[in-house]
Amino acid sequence: MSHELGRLEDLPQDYRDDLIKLNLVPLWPSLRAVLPPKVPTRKTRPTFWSYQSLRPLLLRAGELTPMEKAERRVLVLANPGHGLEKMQASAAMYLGMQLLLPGEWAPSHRHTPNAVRMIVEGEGAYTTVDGEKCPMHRGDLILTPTGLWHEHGHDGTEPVVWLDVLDLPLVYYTETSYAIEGQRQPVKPGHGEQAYRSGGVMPTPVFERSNKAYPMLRYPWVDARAALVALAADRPEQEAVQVSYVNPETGQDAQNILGFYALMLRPGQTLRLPARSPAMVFHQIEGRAEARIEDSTFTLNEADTCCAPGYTAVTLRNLSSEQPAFLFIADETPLHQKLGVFENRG
Ligand code: 1HN
Repeated sequence: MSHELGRLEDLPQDYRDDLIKLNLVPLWPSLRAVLPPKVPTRKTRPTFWSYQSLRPLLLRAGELTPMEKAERRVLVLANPGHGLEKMQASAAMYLGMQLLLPGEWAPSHRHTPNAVRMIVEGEGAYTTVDGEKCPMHRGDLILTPTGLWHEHGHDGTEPVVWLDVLDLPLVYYTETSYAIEGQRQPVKPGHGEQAYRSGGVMPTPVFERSNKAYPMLRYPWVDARAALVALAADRPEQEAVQVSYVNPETGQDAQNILGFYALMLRPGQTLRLPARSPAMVFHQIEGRAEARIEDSTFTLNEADTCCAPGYTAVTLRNLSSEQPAFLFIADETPLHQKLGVFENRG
């Protein structure tokens, strides 16, 4: 069925000129490009970002560009397959390393793209999301869902760095990306991470469940890590030791577009992740691992980040035979499921 179709050059020039004048385009010369056989065309390339290499450049940005001139001081982890200027890690994911120096403040705003922060280094910074003050510690995941006010502050003494993951490329593509500037937020009492501290029980004052779309904004690493360690001990026969970051009220994905997970590789373990349609991002929280993605093999030291295109199996290997390795994963699964295009090809 996949026989050759007519080319643009096969058409007489006067006919092509007439089409252009009327904003018309013949489909058949481009049909195979937009509907390739069996496997989609992916601009997303396996790409690796070394934290050790980017860190001095990020700290230099701290000297070169004051907060007033940056608002958010970020070096974007851009996938060359998309073109660096597009600031995309994959079709739907944006990644950036953000630096906040002691005493600095990143002003309050809210916007349509969803963001999360994965804290990479430093103590003393916090982000206030919808009035909830969320302290930042290594490995914590903090949500900034669509439409919620957020600002960052830093009362500590050392630089703080975190990885931002946003669905900005998708929201921008759909022509729905915008922001509103705001005032400093008053801090309200109460922390979702305390209310939902224990799996299986949740707060129901006078039998009422929370009606918040995002009841939990901060997922402390100590809790996610403890859950992984307990899972590994409880299920020695289970190959993948993995947890998902979910909305504790609904059990659904924590955010609408991107999915977030933490994975533990046992000492010496090799784990093959199936070829699924969503692109994936890996960030090393603890230990050392190797990621094999198509023809690339990346060594992930602590705080390193890499990405894999969709429809691609990824093999992860813990490079230590003594210590577990812990990775944070972000992917496009909720988006693919909502669009009805999600596939797991094994
Ligand atoms: C944003 O709001 C933050 O609030 C970081 O820290 C990175 C990249 C694009 C658009 C908005 C932040 C962002 C962003």
